Amino acid sequence: AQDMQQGWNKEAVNKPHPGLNWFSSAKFGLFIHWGLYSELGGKWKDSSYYGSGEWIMQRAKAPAGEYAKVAASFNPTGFNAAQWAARAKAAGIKYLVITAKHHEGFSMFDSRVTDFDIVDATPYHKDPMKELADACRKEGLQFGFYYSQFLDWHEPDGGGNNWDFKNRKKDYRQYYQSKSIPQLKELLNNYGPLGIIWFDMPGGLSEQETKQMIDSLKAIQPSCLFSSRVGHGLGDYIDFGDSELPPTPIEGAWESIYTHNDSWGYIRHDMNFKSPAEIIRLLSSVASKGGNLMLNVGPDGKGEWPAYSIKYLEETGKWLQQYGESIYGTTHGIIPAQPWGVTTSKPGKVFLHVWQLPDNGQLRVPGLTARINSVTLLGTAIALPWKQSADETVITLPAEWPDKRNTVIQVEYSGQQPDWSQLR
Ligand code: H79
Repeated sequence: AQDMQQGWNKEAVNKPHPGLNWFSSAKFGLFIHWGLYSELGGKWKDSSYYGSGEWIMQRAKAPAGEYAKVAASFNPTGFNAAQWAARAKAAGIKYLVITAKHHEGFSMFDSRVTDFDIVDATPYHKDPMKELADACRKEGLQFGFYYSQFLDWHEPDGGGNNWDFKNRKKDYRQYYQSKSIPQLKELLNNYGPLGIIWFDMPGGLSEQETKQMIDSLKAIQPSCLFSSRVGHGLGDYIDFGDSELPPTPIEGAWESIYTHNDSWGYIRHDMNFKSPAEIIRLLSSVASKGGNLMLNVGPDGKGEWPAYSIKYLEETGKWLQQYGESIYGTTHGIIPAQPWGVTTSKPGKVFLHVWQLPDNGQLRVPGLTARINSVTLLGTAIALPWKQSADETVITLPAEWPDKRNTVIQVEYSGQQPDWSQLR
């Protein structure tokens, strides 16, 4: 539709920012989509929907008044902030971003701007965001809010709802002034220091107006990062499209976001969860290109996480306990992606993430021309024999392979080593 033509915004100012210190070494974030759509779980009346559960109101063309009634049965008695934060921590996650308001227009926090919020409109009557913000900080995690600043299918003057509010004017400044900006200020004022405001789907404002909005918000918390979908290239770091990974390493701060199954919001009939091996390899792939992975979980209307999300994140965390050194604080791999896997780097070190074992037990690594000092299985004292020649290094792998999903070999070197782009 007309409203959405501005689409993604993958540009960012790429200026120094205090928040980029934690962001750049964090590498692994947790996205949580939670709203009224979580109570619906992909079902509206007699129809079931697959994928993008958070879009169900739009896909079912539900009238705003009728959709709003879902709030009366939204009672997440299973929500447990300490447990959510502890799960994230144990999974090796460093930051958490949760939907404060998605396109459906419902506020998952206590807002004075509207009664269409979790405290006023549901039998729960409490603010889960306050508890979650505190629990995350207790665990040492950065905490942030997703906020859909333009689309709002509940408000006649918000963006996007053209199946219900047909006659609204095409000037969205009123919406920004009366809801988005006041709510963003509430989030920045009432929930302690935020790591990120994760804007989505820009629209309706000029570059000048977007700058003004950003300035008025940055005045409250200067060290909070704004995602690139704030629009007009004015974000602090780059977000690629949903479930999109750049083909080659990218300089600067950026993030790729992925669903765990095939939806952001909870879908009761979606069991297509990425396995621990897939998550671990995805995380390594994103890190090998220099970015952060923010993986999504969609809790249900009771506040319970899907069992597979709990289990698979826990297993990912165990892998990170052993191999985290090859992920956190790394930069993109100096060796380009190989048939056997990917690489990440630290000064004087390259980490070989091996997913595919060569039949003959000989791992071929092209382009390592610096002086190699040691080759070990990461997290162990086990040294591996290697033979370095002008165009490749051949490493002899042990007969016993620790982890078929991804075992990391650490190569320590000294002296000059060309980067991947010079190796092409
Ligand atoms: O919150 C998640 C998405 O709901 C949101 N961004 C992530 C983080 C998002 N907003 N807009 N879009 C994604 C792009 C819109 C895609 C659409 Fe469709 C294609 C809208 C209609 C067709 C996918 C399929 C969503 C509904 C049907």
